[in-house]
Amino acid sequence: MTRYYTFGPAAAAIAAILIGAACRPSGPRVFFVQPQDGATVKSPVKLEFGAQDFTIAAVPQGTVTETRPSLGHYHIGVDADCLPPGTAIPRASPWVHFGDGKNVIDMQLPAGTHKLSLQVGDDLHRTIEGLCSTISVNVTE
Ligand SMILES: [Cu+2]
Repeated sequence: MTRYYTFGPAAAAIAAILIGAACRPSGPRVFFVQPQDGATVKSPVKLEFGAQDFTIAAVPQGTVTETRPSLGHYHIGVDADCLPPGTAIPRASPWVHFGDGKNVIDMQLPAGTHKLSLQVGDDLHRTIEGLCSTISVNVTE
């Protein structure tokens, strides 16, 4: 008598589940909702940011001397790389702070290829580990 074992499909299903779990981004992260990485766009370029498992909030009014935990705001660096964790994000070009808690901007960019780094900073505008994302866009006139 011949018996047929069907471990193949079951093993494949288990492998798919394991691979899915391993690839799913875990923990807080930030990302561009638009534009997509590598997109060809016209200036002004509408940028929109998103965050997962992290709270985006406006910086409190007045003098801020300490930061609130697990909370921050967006920054965009034009033609800039992500900064190392704990770095004070410069309050000058090429960095733009969204201290009001906003997640959109229509940004004027010259024609050409530009690298855009979305970097979260805390209430003291210091970078937070793992909360940065970089894309590249091609701006046409
Ligand atoms: Cu800031």
